[in-house]
Amino acid sequence: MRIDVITIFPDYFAPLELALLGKARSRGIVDVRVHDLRQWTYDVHRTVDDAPYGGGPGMLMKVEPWWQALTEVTGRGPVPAQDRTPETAPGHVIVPTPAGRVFTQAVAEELAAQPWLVFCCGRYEGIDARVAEAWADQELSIGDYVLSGGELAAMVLIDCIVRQLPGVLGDAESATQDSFVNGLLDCPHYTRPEAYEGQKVPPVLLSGNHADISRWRLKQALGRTWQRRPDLLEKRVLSDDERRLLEEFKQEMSKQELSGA
Ligand code: JB8
Repeated sequence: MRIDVITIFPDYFAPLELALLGKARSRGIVDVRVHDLRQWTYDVHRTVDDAPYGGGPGMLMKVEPWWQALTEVTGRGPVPAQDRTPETAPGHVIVPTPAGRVFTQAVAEELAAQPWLVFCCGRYEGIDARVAEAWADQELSIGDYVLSGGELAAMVLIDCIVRQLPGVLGDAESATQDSFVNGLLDCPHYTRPEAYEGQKVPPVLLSGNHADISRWRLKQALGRTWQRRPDLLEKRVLSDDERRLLEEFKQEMSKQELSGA
């Protein structure tokens, strides 16, 4: 996969060299190129911002540097959304913004199938709307909160998308994402020692009974999802077995409350 990033703060992308992402790059699974938007400014002050039409506080990013940058980085002109084909598409252009469609694991899976992504990172109050209108395939939000710019949002998107690419995760790491992919929160996990500061590892995990361990894990995943993210349970159909396990979880919880635990 090819990824281009356009930003006025290329240094925000230093962590792309590290850990899983760094390894994906050095293995040639992903080719990431970060571009400084100011390369496409031609005045002495290298201006990228201006005041919004209609008034109001703050500044916006000007359209011209973005247009020039996208033309050069993608090697093409803008293509109206209805005319895009795999031949004409100038990469898949993504603009992070709190006003975008909300990014989820399902969106990450869709984007991981694209051969070429281009991220446009805004600052100030955002980018002149004509940039997204002419160039963006999607505007994406990473959640209902506001960052100071699109760079950290782009890093989140890139991390999540790249770890989906074949060959990036080993078997052990692949297994860890099954939990979210199956629509439930992950169960709690423990490693040695068996007891620490009076806190014990749940005995079933030491039993060696793999059927019991699987049932316990599924029960914990269902129970946690019910407690912390009931919205996820509403979206997911439970099997009869899962329904029974969740009922057991609720009963065990109310027993613990009665006993004062
Ligand atoms: C200026 O919160 B965000 C986000 C915030 C932003 C910009 C882009 C994204 C640009 N502020 O995801």
